[in-house]
Amino acid sequence: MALRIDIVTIFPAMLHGPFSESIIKRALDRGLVQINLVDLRDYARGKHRQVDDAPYGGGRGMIFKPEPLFEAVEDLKKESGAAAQVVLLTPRGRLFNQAMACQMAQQEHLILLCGRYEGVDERVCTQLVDEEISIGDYVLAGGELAAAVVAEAVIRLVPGLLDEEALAEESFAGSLLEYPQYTRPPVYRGMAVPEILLSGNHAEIAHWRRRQSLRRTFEKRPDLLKDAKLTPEEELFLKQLAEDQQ
Ligand code: 6GU
Repeated sequence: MALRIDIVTIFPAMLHGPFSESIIKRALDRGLVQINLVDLRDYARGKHRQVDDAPYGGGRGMIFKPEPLFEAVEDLKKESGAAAQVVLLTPRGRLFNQAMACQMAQQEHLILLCGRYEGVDERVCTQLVDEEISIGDYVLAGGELAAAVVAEAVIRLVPGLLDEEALAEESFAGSLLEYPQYTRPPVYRGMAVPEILLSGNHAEIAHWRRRQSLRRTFEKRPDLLKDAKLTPEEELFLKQLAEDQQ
């Protein structure tokens, strides 16, 4: 069954671009996912269709009111009839990662709520939302671009879209950074492609690539190494890298 992703926002037009190109478009065209951009204002009441209000207790900015968000989510859940995972995109959420993308790709129905302004009424966070997610330690004006990031990470994992072997390889490489890649020409402005890649020796190439991944991860993202599944030989290689540094 196709994955349904509803994105609730006051700026649906911000998300037209990312979903009309490339891999997401392919997934949509092939019926593997269904993306529904929901205008929060459609669920706002009154002449002014107000979605936000001043914070109780005073302070700067405006807060999303609870009623439109509750009613939107209830409506969307009723529409799909499937168990939905409700996610609020907010800089105070849990840091998004590949494991979370994999978990979300298994769902039937995702509802992504884009926060804006100074925040969202806390009753939404505690009673309506299953999980608060942030895409990094910086502040965006709203959750829309974060929702696009999460949606793309999830959609490319939906079964039937990408080459299964490529995904399996990605998963095997685990948390390590990518090894360097080259294509023709073999020498460009005096810069040569590493000899081993032209050797045709697939076992040696695989070994070289794995070591390049380990070296890069050690240098740029040593924090990722704690989650890596390594052979004793690879552990030794890392130990040597650490010793060479001293
Ligand atoms: Cl999900 N929202 C906003 N407003 N800023 C962010 C974010 C989300 N993730 C990182 N920064």
